Amino acid sequence: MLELPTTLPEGFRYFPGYFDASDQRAMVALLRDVVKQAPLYQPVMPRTGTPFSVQMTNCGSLGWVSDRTGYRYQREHPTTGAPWPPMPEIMLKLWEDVAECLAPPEACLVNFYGEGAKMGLHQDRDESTFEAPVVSVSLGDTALFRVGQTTRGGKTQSITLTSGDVIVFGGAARLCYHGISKVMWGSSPLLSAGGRLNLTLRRVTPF
Ligand code: MD3
Ligand code: FE
Repeated sequence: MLELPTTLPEGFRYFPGYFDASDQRAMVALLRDVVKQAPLYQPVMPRTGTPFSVQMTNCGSLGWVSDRTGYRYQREHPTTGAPWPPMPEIMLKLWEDVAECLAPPEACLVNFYGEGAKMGLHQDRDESTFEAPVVSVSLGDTALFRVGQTTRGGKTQSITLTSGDVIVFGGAARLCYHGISKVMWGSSPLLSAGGRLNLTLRRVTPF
């Protein structure tokens, strides 16, 4: 594990290249199966209905959704009404390895970045507990990840996330502002049609 000079709160961990090329291909195959059962859809912002540029789906017992009425976790896919597919074993194993959390993850949000997609600075605070970390896996095209402090307008730094990288936000870093400022389209051969997938493993309810 590499220690970067960082101005971030305690609880941030970076594991560059955690998954090798063969693991990454296996994960893409598992995710192709997930999206067959729970298709990617385009969420919209609460109230305004402005579409996200990122497409989403989930696996696990709960999934994060956004629509005109708000952000929440729910048991069903918003368009098919079906339960989310189970979380693949490799993701549960990753959590056990890096999360330092006694309880298993309940949700895995899958974000797909097509050409031009990005995600503005935000906090993840729709969970009923912030005791557990959020564990993120990057697959496919390289992205510029921006992370700040726990208050808006704090000092930010950029980290280049490449395919196979894992980052963990626990402790005081759990409520840091963060976003994806850009994706270098075509930088990775992993996804045949291009783009970037990000998986975030989350605990939603207290344990
Ligand atoms: C820091 N996803 O799904 S992953 C998200 O790459 C999200 O798709 C981005 O932000 C992506 O909410 C960034 C890194 C990440 C994820 C969750 C965090 C960083 C985090 C939660 C708290 C603090
Ligand atoms: Fe987030």
